[in-house]
Amino acid sequence: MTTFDRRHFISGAGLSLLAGPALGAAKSVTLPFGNGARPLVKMPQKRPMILLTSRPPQLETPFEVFNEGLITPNDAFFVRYHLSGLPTVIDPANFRLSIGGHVEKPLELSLAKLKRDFPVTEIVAVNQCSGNSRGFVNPRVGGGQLGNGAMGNARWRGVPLRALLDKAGVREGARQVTFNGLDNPALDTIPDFVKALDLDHARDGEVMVAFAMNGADLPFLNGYPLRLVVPGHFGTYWVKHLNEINVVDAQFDGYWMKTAYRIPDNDCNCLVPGQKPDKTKPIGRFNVRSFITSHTDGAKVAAGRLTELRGIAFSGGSNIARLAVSIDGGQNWLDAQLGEDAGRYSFREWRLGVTLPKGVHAIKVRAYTHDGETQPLEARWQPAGYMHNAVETTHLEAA
Ligand SMILES: Nc1nc2c(c(=O)[nH]1)N[C@H]1C(S)=C(S)[C@@H](COP(=O)(O)O)O[C@H]1N2
Ligand SMILES: [Mo]
Repeated sequence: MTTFDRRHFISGAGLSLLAGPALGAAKSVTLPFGNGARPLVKMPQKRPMILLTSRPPQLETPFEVFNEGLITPNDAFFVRYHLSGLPTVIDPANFRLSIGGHVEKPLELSLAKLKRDFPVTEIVAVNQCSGNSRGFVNPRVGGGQLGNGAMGNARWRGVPLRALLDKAGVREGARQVTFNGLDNPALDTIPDFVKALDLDHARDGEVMVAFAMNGADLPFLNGYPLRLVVPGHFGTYWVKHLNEINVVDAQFDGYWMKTAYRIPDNDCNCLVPGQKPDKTKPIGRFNVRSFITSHTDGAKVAAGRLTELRGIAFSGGSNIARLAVSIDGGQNWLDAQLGEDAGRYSFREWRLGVTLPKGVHAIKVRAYTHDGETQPLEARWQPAGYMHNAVETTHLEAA
C-alpha cells in the first residue's frame, strides 16, 4: 500500500515554508529574474527541490541536476499539479483503470492485468511544462514564475495506449480520447483536470500508459500508479494518477482543452507583447531548446586554458542535428560534439572545448533539428508565457 498521509505531507512542506527565510544559503535558491528567491524543500520521494507552491505541490528541478547525466533521476524530477485535491492513499491491489465511452467493450483493468495481458514497451522522453522558463518572459506574464527546471528526461515503461484502445474496440465515429486522473478540485467552481488527444494521435503507438520511470514505480508526485506519456508533447497531456480513459465521438470541450493551455494559432505561436490572440489552438509539440549545464551565468573559468562546455538539447520529436556554440555573443558559431542518441524524444547531450582569453565572454548555444527548426535569437512573446525557447546567453569570466 502506498500511503501519503496528508498531515505529514502538508506539514512537511509547511514547515520548510515557515522556516524559509531563516534557512540560509544552502536551503534556498535565487532564480535569475525578479522575485526569483525560492526555498528548497524536501517532499516525499524527492530530494530538496525548488518550491513554487506547496498546495498543490509544485516543485522545480535545481538546474545543476541536468549536468549529472542524460536521465533526470526520479527524486529530482519536477512536479506540477493544478488541483489541490490529491489522492492520499492509492492501494495498487484495488486500483482500476477504466477504458470506456465510444467502444465495443469497456475495460476495467487492475495493475496486474495491465502488466500481464498487454505488450510492454519503453521510451526515453522529455516531459516539459508549457510554462517552463516563464519567469524569463519579458514583459512578464501571470502564472508560475518558473526558471528552466520544469522539465526532465526519463525512461518510461508501460503499455502502448493503442493496445488498450484496440482491445476495447474503438467504434465508428470516434474522434477524441479523454484522460482523467484521481486528483480532484478542492472547490466545485474549479473544473476537473481532463485532457484530450485526437484519436489518430492516441493510436499512434507511441503514446503510452506508463507504470514505471527509470526502472522504478512512478514516484507518487509524478503520477503513481499510472500516467500518460505523450512523447514530444507538453506535459499538460501527461495525465497523472490516470484511472479513466474515455473515447468520445465529438471534440472534447472541457475547460483544460477549450480555455486553458491554448496558444496563438499562427506560424510563430506568438504575439506582439500585450496583444490578445484572435485565434488559438491547443498547445501541442515542444519547440526546440538547448542549454549550457556545465556553467552558470557569471561563472569564473581559467583564462587561456581549455574549458569544457557541456549541455543538453531536445525537440518535439525531430532529432538534434547540430548544436552551435558562440563564444563571442553570437557573431561566430562553432559546432559542438553531440553525445549518445537515446532517441528523438530524449535529451541529447553536447560538449565543446573552448579556450577563452582574459575577460567576460557571452556564450550562446543554439540547437538545430533534423527538420531544420532552430531557436530564435530574440525571445518570442505570448500571453500565457508558454513555449519560451530563445537562445540562452551565459556569461563566463575568464581570469
Ligand atoms: N492528474 C494530473 N495530471 C497532470 C497534471 C495535473 O494537474 N493533474 N498536470 C499536468 C501538467 S500541466 C504537467 S506539466 C505535468 C507535469 O508532470 P510531473 O508533475 O510528473 O513533472 O503533469 C500533467 N499531468
Ligand atoms: Mo504544465
